[in-house]
Amino acid sequence: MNQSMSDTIAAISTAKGKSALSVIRISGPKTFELLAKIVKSKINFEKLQLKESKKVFRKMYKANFYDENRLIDEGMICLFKAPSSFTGEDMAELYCHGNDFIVSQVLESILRYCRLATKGEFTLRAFLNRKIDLTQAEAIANLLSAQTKKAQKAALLQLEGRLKTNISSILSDITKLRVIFELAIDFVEDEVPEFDIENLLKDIDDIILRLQSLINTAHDGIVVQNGIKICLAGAPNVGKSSIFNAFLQTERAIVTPIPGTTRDYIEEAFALSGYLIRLFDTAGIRDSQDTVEKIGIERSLSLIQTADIVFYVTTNEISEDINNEFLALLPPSKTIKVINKADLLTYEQQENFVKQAYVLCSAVQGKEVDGLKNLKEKLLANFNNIDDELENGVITNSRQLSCVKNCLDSVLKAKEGLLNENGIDFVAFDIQQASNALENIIGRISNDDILNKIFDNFCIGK
Ligand SMILES: Nc1nc2c(ncn2[C@@H]2O[C@H](COP(=O)(O)OP(=O)(O)OP(=O)(O)O)[C@@H](O)[C@H]2O)c(=O)[nH]1
Ligand SMILES: [Mg+2]
Repeated sequence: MNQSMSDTIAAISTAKGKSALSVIRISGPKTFELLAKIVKSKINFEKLQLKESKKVFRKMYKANFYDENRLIDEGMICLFKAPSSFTGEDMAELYCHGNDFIVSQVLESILRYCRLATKGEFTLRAFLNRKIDLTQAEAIANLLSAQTKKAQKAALLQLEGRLKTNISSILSDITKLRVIFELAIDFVEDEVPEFDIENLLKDIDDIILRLQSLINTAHDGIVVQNGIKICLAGAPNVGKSSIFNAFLQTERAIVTPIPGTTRDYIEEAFALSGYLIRLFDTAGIRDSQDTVEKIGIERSLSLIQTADIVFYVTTNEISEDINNEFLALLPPSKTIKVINKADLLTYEQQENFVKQAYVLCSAVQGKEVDGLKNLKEKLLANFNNIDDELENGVITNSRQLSCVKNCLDSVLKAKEGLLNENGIDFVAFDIQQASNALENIIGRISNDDILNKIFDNFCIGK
């Protein structure tokens, strides 16, 4: 952000290495003037500056790229006229042969007349020129890193502006209140207009509900983006590592009949029904004097705290008392009770466990039977509503979440102030704070620190 935003910038936008094509992007006021110096094509770039012929824009042209008078490559070019471009400025994309040696020469030749873009600078300019808001800029970063269909869908819907629309609509209701209270401040004390308190409270409650439901969906939105962190926990030898391997369909973790086989935790990621799952196998928890095992158990306990979901794994051999002791340690809202080695149980025993809300599981049953079927279904049932939530626009990162929470805090304060007749100035101040918090999400108010943080996650050329 130290560099000037009025400079013309250029960068290679495709990955390094041998490929069919590489793309160089240029953006800024001197784009066409610069192209006149390094490109030979049927387009007359010099004339473009004067005569803004629409005909040449957003079309592909054959072009030869030169450094001074030396031909470097033969490729194609596409031009965009401000404001109808990604950045909102004059822009060009140059398509070269995908050879780093050649592309870097074309870039070098361009950089005689402009500077190299910083990380994410094209997207930052799109934001500063109001082509996209901050949630859409974040969606582009999410799309670039999406590994699963759900993450891709969430990013595309956010890019389309679902979250922005959701936020803007709450913001417009807050603005209506803001106008009422701020106008009232301008009146002299004995002339303050009568408020319809009941109606105002109703409007405030409605905003509170909408903010709360946005906060409630945040967990799902963040999970879709970062993956669902699942921790396998339980006593030694119940088959945690076997379940871990069965999910991955490979013998990744060591499995033996000796209790205490797993010492340190292991993490592996895989996709399940379009979700990214980050599965952790942990050391079985028991009273142990072994120094190494003790450290492993401490790690298991701390992973349980940070997991989105805990699979509490047990078997018929473990007593009810021990199960209850374990379950008392685990957060009930995120714990799924799993009875493993179901293949060794009678039908009656299975029924009995199902009645106690255990999910039947067998890590050793083959693919045909799929011993994990029930467990997968139970897990995915937690995310049944995600598709609808994504359509409505959900929060997908902690920055957005903290802004919505700040907004809710201020609206709650305003409501309290109104009920306690604290004075219009105070209520107006809280409503203004609430409005600021939401404006932060979409970037109507932003500071350099936040922008640096967001755009630093991009690569150069994006
Ligand atoms: N019959 C049957 N045996 C199983 C099943 N799952 C695991 N086992 C056996 O149970 C034993 C212990 O399995 P592990 O996966 O190592 O158990 P663990 O919970 O990871 O044990 P620790 O790492 O010691 O905490 C092994 O001999 C497995 O083959 C199952 O579903 N059915
Ligand atoms: Mg193990």
